[in-house]
Amino acid sequence: MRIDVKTLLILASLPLLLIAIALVQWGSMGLPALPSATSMAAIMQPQGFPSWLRIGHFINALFFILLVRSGLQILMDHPRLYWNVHCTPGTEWLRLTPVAMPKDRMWTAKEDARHLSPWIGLPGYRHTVGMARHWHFLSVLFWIGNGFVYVALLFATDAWHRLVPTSWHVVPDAWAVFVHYATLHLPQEPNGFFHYNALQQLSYFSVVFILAPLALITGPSMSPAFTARFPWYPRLPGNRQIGRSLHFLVMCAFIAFTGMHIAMVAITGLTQNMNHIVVGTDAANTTGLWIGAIGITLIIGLNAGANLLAWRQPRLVQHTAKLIITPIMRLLFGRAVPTAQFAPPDISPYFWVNGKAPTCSEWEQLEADGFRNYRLTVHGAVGNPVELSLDEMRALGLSEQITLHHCIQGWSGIAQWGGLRMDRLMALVKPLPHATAVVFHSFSDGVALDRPGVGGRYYDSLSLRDAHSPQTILAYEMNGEPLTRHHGAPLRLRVENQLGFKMVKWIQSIEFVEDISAIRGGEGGFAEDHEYFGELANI
Ligand SMILES: Nc1nc2c(c(=O)[nH]1)N[C@H]1C(S)=C(S)[C@@H](COP(=O)(O)O)O[C@H]1N2
Ligand SMILES: [Mo]
Repeated sequence: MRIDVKTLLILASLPLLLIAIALVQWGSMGLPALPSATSMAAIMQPQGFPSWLRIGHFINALFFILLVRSGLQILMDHPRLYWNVHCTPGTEWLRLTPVAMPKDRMWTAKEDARHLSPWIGLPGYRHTVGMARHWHFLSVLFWIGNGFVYVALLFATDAWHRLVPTSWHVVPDAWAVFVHYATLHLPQEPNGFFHYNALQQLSYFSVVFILAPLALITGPSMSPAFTARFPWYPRLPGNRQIGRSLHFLVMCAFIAFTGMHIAMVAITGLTQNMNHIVVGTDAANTTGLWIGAIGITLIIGLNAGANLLAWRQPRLVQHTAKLIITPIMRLLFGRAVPTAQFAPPDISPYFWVNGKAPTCSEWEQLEADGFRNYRLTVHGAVGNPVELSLDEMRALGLSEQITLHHCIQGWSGIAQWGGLRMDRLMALVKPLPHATAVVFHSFSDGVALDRPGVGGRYYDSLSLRDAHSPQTILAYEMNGEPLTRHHGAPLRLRVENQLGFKMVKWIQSIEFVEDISAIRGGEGGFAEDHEYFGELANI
């Protein structure tokens, strides 16, 4: 584990500064006056918590916890956070793995992946980024949906008056409350059933109207389809890795808020506060506590159920996600044509490697001969099956692009790729009208982490639409040189609106098919078959 001291200081400086000022103020001038309870009661406020708000609060808690737990597991698949887009090992500001980076041997991104204890991570326990993503995306739909209903009802009723400050006076009032808390004094609290104190109001307001939108807008800065179509988007925060780091820091802020929120609920009258938010009364009885305890048990049970489903019924979770999330991703990003291009100075000094180079004698022989005898076989549902040598591919025309690679694990890197555009190849081989997908078969064996012995050759597939995309190329060059052994020699796929696992390296043959479910495990690729990845990888 390692955190960059400078970043830590910057992150900690604002809260520490505020606490220091509060201490000085208290020491020199004493505690500031708070708005009196009677003046607060005089302000007309909607009273209590309507049922939609209490239910929304519960739903929010459930999906928020699922989001955090699955998000943390996704983070641990590449347990490093950077401010730079190249992800050069050693430049991370936060490293959540004891492994610095072995210098004496190849260290792939997959080997770098960690998993969390299932008490924290969803699913945790073993390498499961595919499953964690399914839970993350399923949860986020409900979390956002619930959030929109909540905000709509807030403004459709008078409930917004409690949450939205309407006078700048809230700032000095909130500061006065803060000076009390920061110097460990408990101010006289208004009854939260009728009125929040100013700091409470400001914090709730910020969580709903600043933090939640920040979580929403930092997410898509990691989507290959979205950022390849709208290159300006990740540039808003700076780059993709800044977006990813901010997404994480927003979660930290949420957790800090939740911790303080729970502490304050407990300190300022747990029994009554629980009645407020659970049953909607201001009574002093224990009904809210009991029903609240049942609600919390339910949340824990549902979380445990999510873990169990992920481990025992991964295919069911994968297919449910495919049913619900895939159409939404297709709707949002399916037609986004990738166009993002970078300049030569942007090229990454280091480019992470994934996957295992082929060990079959066929490929080793080809490599030994400098791939002179390599022939790409293109077959299946095509009018004109072909076999092409590298020279024949070169004769069909070189296309070059400098693009950003997005690995599902979280790392990225910029490189220049040169090769044959897939649409040129398709013009040559003429896919038959009933062909729906194109499959790329590799010489190398796939690695299903934590599923030793499972496998066979790596492969993946594309829809014909993605295959036709102008930035889908069969690359034989990287940064102006022939592909190296680790990056997929002699031929690999680049498809810039998808995540890295779709980009098969060490391509042996290309097959056009009518029905992808008839190929191998039937899910569309090795990672989809064995690691339950979603087959549409544009987020
Ligand atoms: N044959 C094969 N191709 C593969 C993989 C693999 O394991 N085997 N890994 C994929 C993944 S997960 C990524 S992120 C990219 C990485 O490409 P790079 O090693 O050139 O960075 O290759 C993809 N292509
Ligand atoms: Mo990847």
